[in-house]
Amino acid sequence: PKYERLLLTGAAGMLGQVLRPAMRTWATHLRVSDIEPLGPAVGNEECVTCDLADEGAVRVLMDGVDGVVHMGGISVDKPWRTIVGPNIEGVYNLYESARIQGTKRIVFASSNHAIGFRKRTERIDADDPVRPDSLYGVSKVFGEAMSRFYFDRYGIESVCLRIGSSLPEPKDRRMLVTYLSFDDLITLVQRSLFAEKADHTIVFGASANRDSWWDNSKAANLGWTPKDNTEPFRAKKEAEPPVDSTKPEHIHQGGVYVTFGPYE
Ligand code: NAI
Ligand code: 15L
Repeated sequence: PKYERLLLTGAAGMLGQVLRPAMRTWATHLRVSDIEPLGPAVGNEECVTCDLADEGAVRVLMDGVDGVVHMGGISVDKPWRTIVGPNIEGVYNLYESARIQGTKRIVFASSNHAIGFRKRTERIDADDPVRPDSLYGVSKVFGEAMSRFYFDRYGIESVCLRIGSSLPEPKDRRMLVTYLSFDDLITLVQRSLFAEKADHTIVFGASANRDSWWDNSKAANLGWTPKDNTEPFRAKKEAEPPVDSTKPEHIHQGGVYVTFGPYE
């Protein structure tokens, strides 16, 4: 597909700021959106402040949009009442607007926390059953289900990115496995938008790290090959004090998320 108008949600967030300059070159118009300030429009950008939980506002936000990179929402575990607006209502508002609008493809920022209660001894692919590790993880499973339904029922293509840990550098030993470099994130999003055929694809977003819990063979249609890896960070991380490997947060792929809550 070629895009006339791409939308980037969550453009004020960490990954939105990484993707925004690259995305300017991928479409005639780039609409960037967040609930937080976006700064001035650059080049071919249009800036739209919008609460994803506001159905009418999302309808307007999606006007004329043929492709979406959906990074917006609550990005860590929180009480349910905080998550439900952006991550549940917001995802419905986005997909329903896409249907009305005729949007062709959506790249949805899912998360490894959709499967975070998997043990680190397991190696899984996109067809293995989900095991959310938190209410946040449950909200990402919801987004994956919404995108699956809108493909099966209406033919709107989606690529769900089960992002590992995308940040400037790995913060702990777990992230030696889950780290996704910003450069690899950009190529993953690019392939997700431009691969000939997306249908409904789930892809694990990690760089070419030495160790992996995730098999991306079911996402071969994307033609994505990560280039970076965590070897440059290994010595420093492995020199840190050892962790108690019998604790739930060290047994499971989702790490400390398996320990969050209850909130009420
Ligand atoms: P972030 O928290 O920096 O960015 C999320 C953005 O969404 C923020 O700018 C926030 O203002 C916006 N947002 C929150 N509620 C909103 C609402 N009601 N309406 C409109 N915008 C709203 O998070 P980050 O790290 O940039 O992540 C981007 C996406 O990727 C998130 O969906 C996150 O769940 C997902 N992800 C990120 C990972 C990472 O390692 N950075 C790992 C796995 C998933
Ligand atoms: C996520 O989903 C979060 O957005 C991010 O803040 C990290 O905690 C990441 O997962 C991770 O699992 O390391």
